Amino acid sequence: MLHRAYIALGSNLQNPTAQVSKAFEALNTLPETRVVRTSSLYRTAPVGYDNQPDFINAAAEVETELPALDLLRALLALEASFGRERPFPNAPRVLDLDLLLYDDLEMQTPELTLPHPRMHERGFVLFPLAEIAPEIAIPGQGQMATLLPACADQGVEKLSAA
Ligand code: PH2
Ligand code: MG
Ligand code: MG
Repeated sequence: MLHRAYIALGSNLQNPTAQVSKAFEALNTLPETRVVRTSSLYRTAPVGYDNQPDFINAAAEVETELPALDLLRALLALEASFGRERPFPNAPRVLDLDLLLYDDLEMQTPELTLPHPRMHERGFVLFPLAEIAPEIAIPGQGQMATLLPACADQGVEKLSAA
């Protein structure tokens, strides 16, 4: 069965713009997965741990035959292949790939929570996502158009089209 998933991309190390652009292409090489839309790139102020460089963030829509957990594990493997290290929570990174939404699935397990638990309050996730899925609803949180205004002052700047 074909599933629709949304992925958040983020980088703030080692030429973040190039990392995110390369990651769009790499997503298309995942098994049984096809990228159908990609957002522009956004320059965003760090959230959670301030003492680090600005991020480049973006979002992608994929169609996939992979079950949600397999997709998550493929994303983590891709991060690792880009040289991702995890010294502490919210540390600067070469590439972060977060599974935001998978169909309208809601689940909470130690390995995977869907929708992504903090996505609805993060401008660096919502602005890129709104560009490719303006009408989307986040299960349990509401419509994009309702959530977006609260994120207006988070320091998210759209760069020229990717
Ligand atoms: N990711 C985080 C924590 N803070 N801030 C920005 N601007 N962009 C991110 O991708 C980001 C963050 C945890 O993954
Ligand atoms: Mg993240
Ligand atoms: Mg992550």
